[in-house]
Amino acid sequence: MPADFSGKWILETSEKFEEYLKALNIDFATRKIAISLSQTKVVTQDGDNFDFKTLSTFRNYELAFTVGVVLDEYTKGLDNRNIKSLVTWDKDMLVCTQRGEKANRGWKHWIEDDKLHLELTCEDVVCHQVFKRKE
Ligand code: VL7
Repeated sequence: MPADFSGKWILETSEKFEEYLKALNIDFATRKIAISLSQTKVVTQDGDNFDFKTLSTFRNYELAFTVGVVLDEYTKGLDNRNIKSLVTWDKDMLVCTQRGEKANRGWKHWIEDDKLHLELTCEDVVCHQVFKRKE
């Protein structure tokens, strides 16, 4: 059985999120709003087909992808860049590489003790977020 990411998850802890935003050249004012937000991830999973919604009172972001298929992603409302994203499995971990202007960019998702973990990487910055299940 592959890992099951589906469900509604609420941000519980966030490390180096502002540093990550800085690496993406997000301006000061937007960073201050972004780091204060409660984020919710709504994930639906059907085999290798995923839909990730990142929701907040400020902005929302949605990404639908199939594992193993390169996708043109536009990070609308985030840093507004065009990237080529590819998500693959590494054991039970989802690993996304985001090729574009920013070096060493990507994210990883995994589940540990019924918590959803997310590592966001840009250049030399690694942000670690942990989400707990909502209801
Ligand atoms: C990760 C990080 C923030 C600019 C607004 C902040 C609004 C709520 O890539 C992401 O998720 C992946 C993995 O789960 C799936 O798409 C989004 C959160 C945003 C970049 C850049 C700050 C402006 C935060 C949308």
